[in-house]
Amino acid sequence: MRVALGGQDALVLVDVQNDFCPGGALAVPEGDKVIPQLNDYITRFHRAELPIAASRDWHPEDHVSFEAQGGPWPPHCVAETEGAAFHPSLELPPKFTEVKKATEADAEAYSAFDTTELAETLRNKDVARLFIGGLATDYCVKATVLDALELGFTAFVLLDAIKAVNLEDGDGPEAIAEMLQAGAIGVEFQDLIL
Ligand code: VGL
Ligand code: ZN
Repeated sequence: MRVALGGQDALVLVDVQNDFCPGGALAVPEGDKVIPQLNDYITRFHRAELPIAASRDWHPEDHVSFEAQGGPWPPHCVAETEGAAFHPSLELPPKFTEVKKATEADAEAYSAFDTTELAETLRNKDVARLFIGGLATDYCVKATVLDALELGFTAFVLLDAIKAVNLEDGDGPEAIAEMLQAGAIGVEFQDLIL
């Protein structure tokens, strides 16, 4: 499907952090493969002077989602650590909206909108349509896309710039189906017209 970018569009980069890439504490298989694609999207949105937002998973050391607290995950994206840093190959623009999530020890937050200012910030910029990619398809990307729709944004999911954890076989494709079923629109870079 062809999509012409316009003035109410924004790019949302979900959790492109060291710990979710190969070598990281919670590596998503081929997680780093989203980066060259996302860099193309960043260039396109930046050139069109459209807003770009980037979320980071940003946990305290004793976060409820970590195994030691009974959660499902090994420790990852601990605030201020190298693992929580944006992947160095991600070419972030000089100015972007940054949000940190799941910063409270006792609450999980997969969505970039959960307990952040993201929705308000985007609405203040008159944004209506979001182009969402990053990591991981079956957790934070899915939660962010579903929340975006719930909040009244049009949500495009960047099918060539997401990768899944796939704890269970098929989690990735199922998450994509769920997003599309909820009203998200699947796009790839070559679909963008500008
Ligand atoms: C994520 C698992 C745990 C994600 C965050 O960004 O998809 N997954 N925390
Ligand atoms: Zn996390």
